[in-house]
Amino acid sequence: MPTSLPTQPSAVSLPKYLQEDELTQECRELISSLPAETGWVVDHLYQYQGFWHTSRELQGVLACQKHFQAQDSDILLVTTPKAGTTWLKAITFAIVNRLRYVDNPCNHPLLTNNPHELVPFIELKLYVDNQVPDLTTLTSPRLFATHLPFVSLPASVKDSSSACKLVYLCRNPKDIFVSLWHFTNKLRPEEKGTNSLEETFDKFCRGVSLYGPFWDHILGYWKASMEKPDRVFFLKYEELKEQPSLRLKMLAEFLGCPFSPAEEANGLVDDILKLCSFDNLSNLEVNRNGKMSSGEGYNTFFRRGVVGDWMNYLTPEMVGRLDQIIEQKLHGFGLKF
Ligand code: PAP
Repeated sequence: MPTSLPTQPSAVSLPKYLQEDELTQECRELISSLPAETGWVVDHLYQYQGFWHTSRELQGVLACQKHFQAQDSDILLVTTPKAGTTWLKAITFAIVNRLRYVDNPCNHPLLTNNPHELVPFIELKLYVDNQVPDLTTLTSPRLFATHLPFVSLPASVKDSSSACKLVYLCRNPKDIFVSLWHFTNKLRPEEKGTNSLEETFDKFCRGVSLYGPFWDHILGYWKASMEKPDRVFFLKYEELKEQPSLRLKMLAEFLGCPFSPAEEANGLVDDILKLCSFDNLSNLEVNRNGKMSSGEGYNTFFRRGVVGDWMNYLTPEMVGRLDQIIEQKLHGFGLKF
């Protein structure tokens, strides 16, 4: 049974995964033994299996590790926060469900639903209350998302006998940092004020950010994609921006539903890219004014959607520091940003 943590005020305006006031006994006991740091939005981050989490999110992590049963036809979209999750959810949903809406595009669910509602996060939504959700009504292939590092995935996903597919999207860490800094400032309770760019940058560089260190997150999936390319598809936000049709077709092929020559000739690839474009999604009524059940506006997931916005925020010293970390941590793995 969840119990109340009296030291924390309830934060009803925050998404559930950021609330700190309802935790199971198991989760409370675990966090009391974990390294802690000050969080970007709420008071604490805890390091579990090498990565930083908020307390409530950790509860979701434990629950999905215990209960989530992957099916071979499942597709799991994995990102570090702010790597382009919303975009990947939209694109994958549109690819996988394209036959249903090809004749009636006006009824497409992406026109009236935020992508986060169509592809739920396992640890942040489905299991965050420590419940076991009823997933029996979902049609195959089931689409889920997670920010979990590879090491923390539920055993049924990581299992070598499992055939479920993982799509990993990453992004230049400098853009991730800027995006995350903006996003977390929007979520911070008003009385706490804005986080300074310098302080949060220092935390990011030390690996202390949601699901950080980013380098270990990226490397976990990079190695998995090298070992099992048929199960883990590794993609960069920048590649998707630069060669959208090519990457979309590669993704569809990986997912086992390649575009036919007729579909390509009919412009289906371009239609999906247009439907899922930043301009289109961010201007839809649902994404301009809609809100999550927790009260968080869907518009917080659409800011600029460009490559290289870090140039407008980071000093040359900051760029030097982060570039050096990226270079050092990823050196020898054949991965560059
Ligand atoms: P999450 O990981 O918290 O779920 P995520 O979607 O990765 O969120 O973060 C939002 C980022 O993706 C924003 O980046 P920015 O701050 O650098 O602008 C957002 O603008 C960008 N984004 C959202 N939708 C799209 C899209 N359709 N195309 C490109 N970028 C997008």
